[in-house]
Amino acid sequence: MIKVATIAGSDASGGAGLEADLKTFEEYGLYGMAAVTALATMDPAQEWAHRVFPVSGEALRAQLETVFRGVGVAAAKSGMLGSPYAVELTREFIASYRVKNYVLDPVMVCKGAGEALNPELNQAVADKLLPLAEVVTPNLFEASQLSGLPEATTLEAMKETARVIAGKGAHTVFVKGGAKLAGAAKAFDVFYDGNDFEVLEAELLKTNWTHGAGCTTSAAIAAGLARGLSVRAAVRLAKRFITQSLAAGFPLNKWVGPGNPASWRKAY
Ligand code: PXL
Repeated sequence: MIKVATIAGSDASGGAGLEADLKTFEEYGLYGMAAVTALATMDPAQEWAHRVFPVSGEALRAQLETVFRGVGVAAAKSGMLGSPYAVELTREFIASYRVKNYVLDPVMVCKGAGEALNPELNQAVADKLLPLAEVVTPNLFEASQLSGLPEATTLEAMKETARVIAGKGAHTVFVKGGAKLAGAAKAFDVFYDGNDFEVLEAELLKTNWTHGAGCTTSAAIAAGLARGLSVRAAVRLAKRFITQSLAAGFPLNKWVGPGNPASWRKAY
């Protein structure tokens, strides 16, 4: 059995965070593990306002020991970290266990939660984790934060942010969210391997049920790497996986709806 781990927050509503990651790993036929960094909750009495409760450094370290020392992984991803010590512990374990297939999802904001959770934390992610990442998977907002460039409004600008982020140490960069560009006819994303750009595209889905899309995408890339795919192949397959998942999205309530990673099976 191939093992893969996520270092991420729990989304109590089940659509994003480590819940999305574990569902995705399952679809790839892998054994998934999780080190929980924080608990994210959404308040139905407050228009689904998010709260984040970080897990203690002691508890996170103990989980990382379980996963990396106690078992070992073919690949890992990180998502919401939620505290400076979670960034540092992630760096320590990814570096000391020489996890080559490390996917950094630089989660800075949850959909609907508004602004960047914490600019200093984002800087720590850039400084400590980008250089370890085989792939970093920012959306347009996160790519702007990591690159220091304005948020991209064109494909060319997405490429430029990818180039700048690669210059900060990530091996490869996958800038997502081109579906949001004005007048976009397709759901574009940009992959940059340090030399060449590839624009990936899929049909543009008209849906509000996209909760957890970023988590699912980075988990799918980690899963592809764990299965031995090249980064480029893992990214291409992840793009198909998330498109399929979003095509099967559904509402949880009046505020939010996730994709459905299980739609990949097409068995029902
Ligand atoms: O989608 C970003 C995200 C990541 N991780 C956790 C979340 C969310 C958004 O709600 O709750 C745990």
